[in-house]
Amino acid sequence: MKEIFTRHSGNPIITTDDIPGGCRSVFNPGAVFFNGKYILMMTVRSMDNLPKLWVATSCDGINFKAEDHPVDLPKDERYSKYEFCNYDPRITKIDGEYYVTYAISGFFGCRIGILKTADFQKFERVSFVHEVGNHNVVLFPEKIRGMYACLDRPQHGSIMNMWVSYSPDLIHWGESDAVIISREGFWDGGKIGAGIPPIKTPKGWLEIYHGVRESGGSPMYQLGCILMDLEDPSKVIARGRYPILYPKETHELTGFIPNVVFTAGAILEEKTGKLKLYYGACDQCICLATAKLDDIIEACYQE
Ligand code: BMA
Repeated sequence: MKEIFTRHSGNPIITTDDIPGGCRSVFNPGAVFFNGKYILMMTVRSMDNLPKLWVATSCDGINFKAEDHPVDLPKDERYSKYEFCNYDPRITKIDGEYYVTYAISGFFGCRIGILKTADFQKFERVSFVHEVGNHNVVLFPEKIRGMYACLDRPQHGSIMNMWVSYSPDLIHWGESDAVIISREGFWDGGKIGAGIPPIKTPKGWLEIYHGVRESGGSPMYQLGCILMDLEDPSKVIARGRYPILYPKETHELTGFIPNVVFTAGAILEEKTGKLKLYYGACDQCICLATAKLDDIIEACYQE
């Protein structure tokens, strides 16, 4: 299959050298175009090994300047026991407001927090999604059948697939339904999870997700694409057979965790119809690759 993504020649675009004060690694950012600027919310693993959320800003989507401190998460007595490792932020604009879903691991296991922000400086707590045992949660950019909707990834033992859930208020979630399951023997034959916020297209909701399979005794993370029905995302319209991005460059093959390309954010350039995909490589650094939206849609139909 012809490669549809063009990697930026200056990859990685963000490394540990770009984080004031230094860090162990910087990876898996959410992305949004806000007030004429490209914003990334990154995962920064500090020297003590704990990942934190960290904002960086750019005028061109390539050269980013990181803030000089991590995101100051809202302090809330009731929830502080969960705040330990914070990572994989995903940003979704809904009705003109910006929401961030992110993973929180601690003594209780992994669960997902939702934040809201008006400026990417101050963040307020909205809620937590589900109980522990859920991961890779990303909000749809608009309500579906009158409800907020998210893709999520409940874990039942070793079974980890992509689901959709609904909420009237972003607090109470339910009506969950499976969307896609892992394909035995394929590149996405192990666990799978949502990546970027779904993009509305005339063909359906486009989602770029990650799939994992064992490779030489350790997991390999690759990216693929699906189209979901606009009214009922549990109905999959098309699912590409091949990964659309897989570890290939040296920094995608070796790093903090080898053989990982993992995305949590992308920005669609409306004028050119091109998608800027931001992705973490090996939980170590941040890269950029670009593809035509139409080519990604076409890749969904390759069987
Ligand atoms: C997943 C997440 C990501 C990470 C990936 C590969 O479970 O925790 O943050 O990039 O593993 O290590």
